[in-house]
Amino acid sequence: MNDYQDISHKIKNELELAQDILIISHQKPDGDTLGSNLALTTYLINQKKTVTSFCIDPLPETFHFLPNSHLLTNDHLVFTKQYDLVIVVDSGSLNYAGVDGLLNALPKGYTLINIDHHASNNNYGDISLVISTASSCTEIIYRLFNDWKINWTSEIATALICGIITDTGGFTNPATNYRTLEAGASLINQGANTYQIAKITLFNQKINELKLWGRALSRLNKNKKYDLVYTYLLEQDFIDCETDDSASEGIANFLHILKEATVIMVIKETSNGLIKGSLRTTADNIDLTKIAGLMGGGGHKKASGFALPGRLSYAKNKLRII
Ligand SMILES: [Mn+2]
Repeated sequence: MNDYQDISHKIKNELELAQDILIISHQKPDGDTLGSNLALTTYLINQKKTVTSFCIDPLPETFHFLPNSHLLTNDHLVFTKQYDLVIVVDSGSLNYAGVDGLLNALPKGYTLINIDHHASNNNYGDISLVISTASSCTEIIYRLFNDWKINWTSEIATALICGIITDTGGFTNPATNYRTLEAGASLINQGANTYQIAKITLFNQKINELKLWGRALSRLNKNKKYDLVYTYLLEQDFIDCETDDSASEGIANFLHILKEATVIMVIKETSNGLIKGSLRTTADNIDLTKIAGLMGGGGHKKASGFALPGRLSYAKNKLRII
């Protein structure tokens, strides 16, 4: 990333020149895309800019504590207005963000900026800042803010550390590096409350969600040939446990505690007829984006996923997609 300084300057210039700015988080928003969006939103409001903060899906209740979270809208009408600048955060593609169609309808004349850490990012946009070694998109935005010597507030620090904590599982996953910890230390110094945010975002499981996890854990299976440990969840499991799709999202990350696997895969049926797979590894010589890519997916080298139409069938110790 030797042109980082150049891109950082370009983004700063664009932000200074723009008045009306649209910031977009990816669909099914997580702490990183929301933290990135609302840190930028809060910073730009402080700079007296007019900011529209958008996500195609509604804000999950967990993230109501984020600064300016009440400004986040999923109203498609925001795409009928004119903006000087559109910034997409934490999204490998516009399709992943869920806004490719909506952006086509937006009045032209805006500059599109793409800030992301997904290795599969296709560098869309007029200005693209993709750092795949960053633990999170918020870590990249921290780096920009730090270089620009912004006026820090505890709100901005809170939004950024939320993304770092959620994307690294509390500073523990393999994407966590010295820059992540530097950012964390500095953000705590600026007033972010790490323990409170970890409690709200990571230690928040409900009983029925853990019952669902129990089903997944009871079906752990090892494929010796690929040194792969996998498990699965059927649509009926979600119905029985009275939970939705989102309840299973932390299982793959949780399975990092497992000693006996190089690759972890959690595969589940969704209510809209898809099979979704989450892949994880801690091995340096495995690029999971290649495996997920074979099935039309993407993500990071050590954490990726895919979605296919189909149903699961488990018989004679074998899991099949039918
Ligand atoms: Mn992220």
